[in-house]
This record gives sequence, C-alpha cells and structure tokens, in this order.
Amino acid sequence: MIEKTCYNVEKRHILHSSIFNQTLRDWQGLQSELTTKNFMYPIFLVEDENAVQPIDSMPGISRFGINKLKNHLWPLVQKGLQAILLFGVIDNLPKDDYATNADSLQNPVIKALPQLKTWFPNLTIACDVCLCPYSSHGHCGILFPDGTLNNEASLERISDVALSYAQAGAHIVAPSDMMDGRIAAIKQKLIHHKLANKVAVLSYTAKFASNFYGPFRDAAKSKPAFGDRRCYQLPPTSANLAIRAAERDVSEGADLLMVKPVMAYMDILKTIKDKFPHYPMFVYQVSGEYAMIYKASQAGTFDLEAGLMEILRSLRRAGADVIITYFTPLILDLLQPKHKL
Ligand code: PB1
Repeated sequence: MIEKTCYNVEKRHILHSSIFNQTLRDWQGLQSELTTKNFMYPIFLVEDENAVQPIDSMPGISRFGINKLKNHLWPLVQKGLQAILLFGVIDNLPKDDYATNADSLQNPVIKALPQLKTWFPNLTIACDVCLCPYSSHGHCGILFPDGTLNNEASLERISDVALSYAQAGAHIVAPSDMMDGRIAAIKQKLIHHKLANKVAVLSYTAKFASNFYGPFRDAAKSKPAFGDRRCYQLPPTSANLAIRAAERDVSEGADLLMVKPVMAYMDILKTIKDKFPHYPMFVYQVSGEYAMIYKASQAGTFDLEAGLMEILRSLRRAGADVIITYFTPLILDLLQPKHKL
C-alpha cells in the first residue's frame, strides 16, 4: 500500500526533503563541484617584455610582456592557479607563409617558457600550437599557391612548432589548427626526440567553425587574410564529425581531449565524455562567450559571479573536467575559502 499525502503526492515524488538545507543541496551537486584544478587560464604573450595591452573586445583581459606577466601570475598562483595556456602575439617580428616566427628564438612563448618554469615551478604550462598568429595569410596551416590547404606541409610545420615548444619546456602542447593527422604527427616527433613521456598532447578535438572567436582574433591578431576556416574547423551543425574527430585523436595518441566552444556544444561535450570517460575532458569557454557573459552582466542582465558559477557548474555536470576560461582570475577569488583558518 503506497502511502499518499492528502494531495496524493506519492512519497517517492517528494523532492523538497532532499534540498531543504545547504548540505542536502551540496550532496545533490557533488559531481559538478569546482576546485582550482578544474581551470586553465589562457594568456596572450607579446614581444615587448614590459607591455600590458588591454584588449578592447575582451574587457578585463590584457596582453602581457613576460615581465608584467610575472607580476600578474604571482598572486594567482598564490590563490591556487594550476595551469596556463600560452598564445604568442607578434607585433614586430615578420609574418610569412611558413609562419617562421611561430617557433623562432625570438618568439615570445619560446623565450618565456624557461623563465616561467623558474618563477613558477609548480605551474603547468600548455602552449597553443597553431600557425595563424604567425602566418601572413592568417590561416592555421600551410597553403598551396592557389590558397587551398596543404595538409601534408601543415603537418610537418605544426609538428615542428609543437616540438620546439616541448624542447623549450612546455608541459603540454595544444594544437588548435585542426589539420587532419596533426596529433599523430606531433606524437611521432615527440617520440623521435624522446619527449613523448614528458610532454602531453591536448587535442582541440571537437573545434567548431564558430561565430564566437572574434574577440580572440582581435587579441591574437590572427584573423584570416581571406576566406574563413570552415574547410578545417568542424561545421557547427555536425555531431557525427565531432565523434569521428574524437575517435581519431584518441587513436593517434592524444592525452587530453577538448570541445570548443562549449556553451553551444554541451551535447557534444556529454557525448564525447560518455564515449571516452577515461580521458580528461577539457572545454574552452572562448572569447566570444567570455565577452557575452561579461557584457550581459555589465548590462544588468544577471549578477556576474552567480551567473558565471551557474554556467561553470553546468559545464562540470555535462562532463567537463577542466575549463579553459578567461574568467580564471575571478574564479580563483570565488574559490578562496570564505574563512581563513
Ligand atoms: O577564445 C577564443 O576565441 C579562442 C580562439 C581559438 C584559439 N585556440 C582559435 C579560433 C580561431 O580563431 O579560429 C584560434 C585558432 N588557432
């Protein structure tokens, strides 16, 4: 006999008994908890070692020279920052069809790595690997003379750049180029140079030809000189290609997987995490998502901290293990223990 209340609410339909105090509510959300280990902080690094260049399209975000980056990171590391993702931005070094300065000795990332590792020995440093910030045409690979993508030449160049960052001290190389076979090409070079057991490969596994990269392209000065990236970034309409990309990158040796952007792709996030539960799943809350959330909160649409935490918890609930986000400094403040012991 099922006991019924006077309004016939069956006892197993009573949810309020699971949420009437904060502890009960916390227990319902353990799978979406946030710690400092769940975050990676993207950083723009310029040649001028003493520069701080605010980025108009990304309020609150600046490009840094290495000396100013040290000052910026120090308090964040004290608050528990675990990982950063470096993007080099060049102003004076020339850009050419081969993206020569992607890994030249004058490249700001190559120059910064040894210093950052000395200053912050416990910080995990990932380097984005792509040609677009360094190529004259602004595309992510090497092109044929007719302007179409030369995938083979791109693999050779991109794996060279990844190797250079690994040799300069990167803990993780993160190819965002979306060339076919770049994970295997990078892994092969790391193995050949006896670095495969010391450097992780974070694949931008399911990276879509999104409308939400605009502010980044301002920040990194990496807008394509012509055309777009739809012939090598995944079509936003496709889930199947994302699965095929994940299967491919896992088989080619990726250590870490990623979905990017994330807010419009949480179905993809859940699918890939469910299919590969034993791989750390990264998501990239990209520049357009950052700017959208920031500006909406500035417009009074919602409270930034409360709205951001709601979004971050939803990403964790959908399967994200690590969130790459420009909000990392704010999040570190929000994660500080309320009462210092
Ligand atoms: O925050 C962002 O918008 C990230 C943009 C991203 C960086 N990995 C790429 C997107 C793009 O410009 O197509 C850069 C491609 N290498």
